[in-house]
Amino acid sequence: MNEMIRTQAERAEVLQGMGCKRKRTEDIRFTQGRGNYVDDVKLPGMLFGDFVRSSHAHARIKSIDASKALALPGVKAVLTAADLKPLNLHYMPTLAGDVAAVLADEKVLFQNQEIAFVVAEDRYIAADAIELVDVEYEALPVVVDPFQAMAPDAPLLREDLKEKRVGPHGERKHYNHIFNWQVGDKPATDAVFANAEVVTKDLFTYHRTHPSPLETCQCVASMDKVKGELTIWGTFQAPHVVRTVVSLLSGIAEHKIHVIAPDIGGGFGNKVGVYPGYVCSVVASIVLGVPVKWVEDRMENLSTTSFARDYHMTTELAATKDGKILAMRIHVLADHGAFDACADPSKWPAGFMNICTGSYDIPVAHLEVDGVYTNKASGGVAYRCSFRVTEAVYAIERAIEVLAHRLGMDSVELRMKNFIRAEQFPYHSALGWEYDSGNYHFAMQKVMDAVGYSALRAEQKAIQEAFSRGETRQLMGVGVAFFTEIVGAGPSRNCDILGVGMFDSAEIRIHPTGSIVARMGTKSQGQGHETTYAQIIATELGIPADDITIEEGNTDTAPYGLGTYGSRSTPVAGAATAVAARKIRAKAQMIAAHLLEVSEYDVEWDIDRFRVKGLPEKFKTMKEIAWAAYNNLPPGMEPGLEAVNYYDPPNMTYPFGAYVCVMDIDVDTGVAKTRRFYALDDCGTRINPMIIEGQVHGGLTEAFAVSMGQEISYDAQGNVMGASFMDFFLPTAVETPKWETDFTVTPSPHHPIGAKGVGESPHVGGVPCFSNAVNDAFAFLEAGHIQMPHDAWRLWSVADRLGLHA
Ligand code: PCD
Repeated sequence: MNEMIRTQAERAEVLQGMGCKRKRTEDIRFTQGRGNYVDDVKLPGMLFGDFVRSSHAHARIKSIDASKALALPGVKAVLTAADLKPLNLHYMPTLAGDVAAVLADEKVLFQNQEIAFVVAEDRYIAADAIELVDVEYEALPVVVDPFQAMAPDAPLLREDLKEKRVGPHGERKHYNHIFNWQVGDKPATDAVFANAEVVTKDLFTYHRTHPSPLETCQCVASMDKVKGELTIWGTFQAPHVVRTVVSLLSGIAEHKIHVIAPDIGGGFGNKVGVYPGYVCSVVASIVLGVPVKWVEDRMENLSTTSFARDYHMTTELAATKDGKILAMRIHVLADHGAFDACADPSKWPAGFMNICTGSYDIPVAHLEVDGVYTNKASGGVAYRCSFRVTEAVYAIERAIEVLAHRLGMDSVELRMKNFIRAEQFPYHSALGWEYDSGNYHFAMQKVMDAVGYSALRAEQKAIQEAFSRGETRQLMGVGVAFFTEIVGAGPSRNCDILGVGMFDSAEIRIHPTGSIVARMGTKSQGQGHETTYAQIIATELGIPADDITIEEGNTDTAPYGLGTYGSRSTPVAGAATAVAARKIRAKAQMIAAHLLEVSEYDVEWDIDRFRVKGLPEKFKTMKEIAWAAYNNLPPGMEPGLEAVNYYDPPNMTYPFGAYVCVMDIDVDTGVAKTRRFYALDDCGTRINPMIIEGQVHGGLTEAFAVSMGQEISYDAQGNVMGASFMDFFLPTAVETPKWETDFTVTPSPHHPIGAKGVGESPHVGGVPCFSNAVNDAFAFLEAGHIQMPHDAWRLWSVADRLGLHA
């Protein structure tokens, strides 16, 4: 069509830029079985590694005899801590400043801990061989209850740290203590509590769970001894960081290491850390001179790599009789397992738990967190959560409900009374954050109207009365949750990983014909980055998204970035993308002026072109400008059209949302049915509404899983329960409720396109919403706080405890 006669709207539509429900380009290969995952990497001569794992939760290793395994045809090597010690690789540093055993050195500290790495010609031989390795143990007493970890006579877990009185985050109170972290004004908070009219105090336990992506953790390590180069394909959410860590650990120069994260089948935080499987595969490839593949099985994934939560939060609120919250006080006992391998920015031992004042204007607060060691797997990853924000939101949203019940007040009214008001933004919280923007009252009201809140409460009252008269065995719960997330780590002044500031990057290159290749330091695991980054560039540069290829995950080609977790890709790399595009546009403006023979101040941007001000028929499209960048430039200008930006955000972004869940619970079976779930999310400027909806569906489904059944628990001997999908609840379409979604748009004032993250929000808001629904159903029976997960037998037990089965 003639370039001149198309309307602006028509030209904008062709671009498929921001705000458009563009279909996911990556799905073309995913839906046709053409994805390229780590397990698709098959190299000549490749060997397979597998672990001998501890059957004990705590034991001394008296001996390891690998002779029978080594005699099995096809077995090439068996590595133990003794082999790694001379290389100083039997322990590796963790992101939290601790060390973690790569292969158990003299002692095992949790069930299924890695003891030896068997390398064989194929997976089956390796699996047979691990059965032939004889490990002799001397069992030691086990600590599974974090409340027992610091008892005076508790068994000593970390013998390697016995003499260390001071850890990376200060003094240790006990040999099983990791750190004590305090934020806020304790004297001022205590003073308010001492005089408050109403005080609530509850222990809210956020149980241990696991991200359980469908694709487990895996890698292929290939050392080319001739070139002295190491290539690692792996399920890495942060490939650049992996390269830096491998270089620091191995002494191999960083430019001789190639880290490639190909397609990833879900991450959810599980693929942030560095695991023994990666280290052992690299060592084995260096020793044997051939590629070595390691692929976790499901039980290994669930029981050894990266658990989440395990926070025991004693939460107090002080308020007036009419519901004005005056202060908050929380003590958290954090169970970190055998090693402190939490994936948090270095300076934050409990992540962003200090966002726990939530969406409310609470004048003073104090938070104290004690981390302890137990005989459990290590990890503490942000499973669909920005570094402990889901724990924080759970604590405040349960506390609000408890306080409302105590005051005999509706919990929405209590929220409305205490919300941070729109005019208070940017808002400084008592625990040190600056919330960028929000409009909480409006969002909450929109949801109340949409679900017909007062009618729901009236119905609930009628059901409660019928229940009391014995006319029904169903209880009805109305769960409300309002959350504020904190995503986009982060300003490098307070966020780093192993000393590398948490910026992110984008590099955009326009080819002569006007098509684009762009690369980012982040790494999609299913979020749809190939689709959405292209939409940002399309809008900023006026080139159709279909003409833009997005690449991530190859450290040789992509600029350095800190990766994808904590919903940081949009807030950080998304900003870098917009800024890099704007650099290109500034150069394009000069080229356009040159082509149009006017001053650069006389041209203006118009969707996909620069036009002469006042003369819209005189213009040059971006495609024409791209061509000129390679052959007809203003005198003295360097050819080409490309730019790179490393973006260090001035602040985090604070998405928020209001959720309501309507649930029916059968007291005789304990079965809970979600009748309705309504989720309103505000993530600022929306890049792709369809992808956002998908993110919300996924996050809510995981919230449903975690709150209603998913759990990694341990018996008294430290045997891990729930290490397979027989016991670990992973909802399918059959169990999953239907989601209703909604939104408001409150742009971030400091982000170049006003966008905030969204990937984790639904999980963060969803868990308290489900739990509040369950608790709300039982509240009129004075049940007290009911701990998660809310599976049928536990809900049946609550009914039983309340005497409802008599
Ligand atoms: N968006 C839009 N707009 C806005 C925002 C956003 O559109 N405003 C979109 C984007 O573009 C993308 C998505 O959405 O695509 C997301 O984003 P974000 O929020 O930024 O985020 P990212 O960073 O990208 O991502 C991350 C997240 C996380 S964190 C998680 S867990 C999860 C989520 O993401 N994971 C996952 N989601 C998902 N999905 C899938 N499919 N898969 C996965 O794996 Mo962590 O920390 O790691 O725990």
